[in-house]
Amino acid sequence: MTNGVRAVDHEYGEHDPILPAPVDPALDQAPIAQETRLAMYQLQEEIRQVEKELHRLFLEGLVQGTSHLYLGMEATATAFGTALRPDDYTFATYRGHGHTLARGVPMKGVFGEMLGRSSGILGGKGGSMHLTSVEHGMLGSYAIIGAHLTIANGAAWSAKYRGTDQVAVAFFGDGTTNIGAFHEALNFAVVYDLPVIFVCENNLYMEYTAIGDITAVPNPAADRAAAYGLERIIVDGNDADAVYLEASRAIEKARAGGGPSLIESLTYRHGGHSRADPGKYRPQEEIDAWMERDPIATYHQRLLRLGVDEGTLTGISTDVARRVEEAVEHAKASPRPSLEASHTNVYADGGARWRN
Ligand SMILES: Cc1ncc(C[n+]2csc(CCOP(=O)(O)OP(=O)(O)O)c2C)c(N)n1
Ligand SMILES: [Mg+2]
Repeated sequence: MTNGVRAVDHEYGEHDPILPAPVDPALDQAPIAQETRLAMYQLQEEIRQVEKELHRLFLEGLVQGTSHLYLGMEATATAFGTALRPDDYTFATYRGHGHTLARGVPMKGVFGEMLGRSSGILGGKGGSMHLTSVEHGMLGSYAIIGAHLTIANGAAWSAKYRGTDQVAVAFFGDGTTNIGAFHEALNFAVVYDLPVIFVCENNLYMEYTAIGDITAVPNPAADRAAAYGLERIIVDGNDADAVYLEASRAIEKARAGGGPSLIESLTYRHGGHSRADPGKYRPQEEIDAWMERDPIATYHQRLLRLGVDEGTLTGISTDVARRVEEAVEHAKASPRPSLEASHTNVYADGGARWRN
């Protein structure tokens, strides 16, 4: 693939553009039902439109604090969200709005949370980097790099201990592969044969640093897999079908007692690391090439080739836009959390509700 990450062979801060691989034409024939594909188109549109709207609300001053958008990376969370069962577990990073929506968490609850309203999924007390919904199996968004990989092991271990065939999926970035918790979690998961899937969303950058500048191997996750006796898996993270096939394979393996998988999903963010970052450290040619290989545009073209008419796809986008607007209005009309609410969900009130 042309978009592997190089090891350091240049001055820090400059690098040649890393270009995306072309779409694999064989994926048109992948054994994925048409209704699953339409559902994945819709989910990618939902994530895209919610993220764009959140950006707009931030500029209006209605979303406070920073947040890390998932624009351009929608295919990975979409494909996993579609392949998972409702009782499975997801662990995401601070870039977790898409992963939350992909578990079926309603938009109203997400917008409410992002606007700090009592209608939010955490009553407006968590905000962007903490989106969690236990009832949807969304066991949290984590801002501490790598920490949630070990927690995902715990959830997977619990499923194994209880004899259910649930699986846990932990999403993380390329930069996270250079922190100790990544290696500890992989080793532990293999030793205890846990039903956990580690998904490295390699968007080529950790904050403002090109991953190749600070990593010993070209593919930060896949090239480490052998160290833990795992298969080397790299997938086109800008193609929902490609991710769906690998996700389904890993989930099936984990459910059947086959243990963990490590998947490196190659993708790219449309914007900077967080709201404050214009992303100027990336070569323009690289940005242009990845925008061209945008996951939704890629999927739109596939669906047209497979005989879906343009009107159906426009209808899906229009319906999503209407639901986004309704959810935003709902959030804006919702009250801020009460002062008393600051005393709930802390240890002082028992703090044990999450255990159930
Ligand atoms: C333990 C820890 N160290 C450092 C940071 C600061 N930090 C926040 S985001 C980030 C970059 C992570 O990059 P990557 O894993 O590639 O994820 P991406 O943002 O690209 O999705 C860092 C180093 C942190 N949050 N936690
Ligand atoms: Mg990254």
